[in-house]
Amino acid sequence: MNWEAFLAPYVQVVEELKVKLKGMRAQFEYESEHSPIEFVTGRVKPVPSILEKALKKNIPMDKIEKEVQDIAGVRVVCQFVDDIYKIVQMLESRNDFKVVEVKDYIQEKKDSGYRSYHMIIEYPVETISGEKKIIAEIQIRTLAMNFWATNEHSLNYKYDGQIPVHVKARLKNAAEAAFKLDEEMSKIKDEVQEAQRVFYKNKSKNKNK
Ligand code: 0O2
Repeated sequence: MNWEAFLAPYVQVVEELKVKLKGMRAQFEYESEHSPIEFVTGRVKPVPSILEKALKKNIPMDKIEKEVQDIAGVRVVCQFVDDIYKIVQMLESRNDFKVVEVKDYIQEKKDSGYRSYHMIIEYPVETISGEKKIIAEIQIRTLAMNFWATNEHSLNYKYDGQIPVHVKARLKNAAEAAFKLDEEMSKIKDEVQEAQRVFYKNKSKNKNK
């Protein structure tokens, strides 16, 4: 398998999606509106992780392209839970890619305590031999969900997927605390957003001076 050639369109998809999502964020800022997007990251899954996932899920090499759906992955991090659904709506109405599946791990959290909204998309990318449709995953989550998931991911790595029971229990508590934080912040969302609108307005006024 020539991995470099195989992954090239995935690299392009991640870069294009990052530009587009960051563009949305900038547009909200120009219009002095609260941006539902706090930040955007993206990565192409490293080859050993692709192979590990394929092995774990019994996916043969010729089905990797179709069945390992997060080879191209971008993450949109928001301030509030409502922002997640606003982004979902905006992404669903776009014409430059097709949403093929959604997984709402916010309404139905995973056993680990993981919460996030996943969107599997089919993204047409132009290659030198024509258009190629690439499957990519967009994860949309709040800052609090991201904090939890990043820490849990590190612990999974440290313990090679076998997090000790007492640490797992703490993580579950932490996941609930993070969710509570999101709920509490949602209650003062209007005040926070108003403050941010004033901040952006002043920032752009000073820039134009
Ligand atoms: P990485 O290192 O982020 O690439 P599954 O069979 O449930 O593991 P599936 O069916 O491919 O995964 O899809 P799913 O559930 O949408 O999960 C894909 C990605 O979501 C994971 O990729 C993680 O990024 C994230 N994720 C899902 N569950 C958890 C969780 O319990 N904790 C954390 N921290 N992240 C999670 P990878 O390949 O696992 O990891």
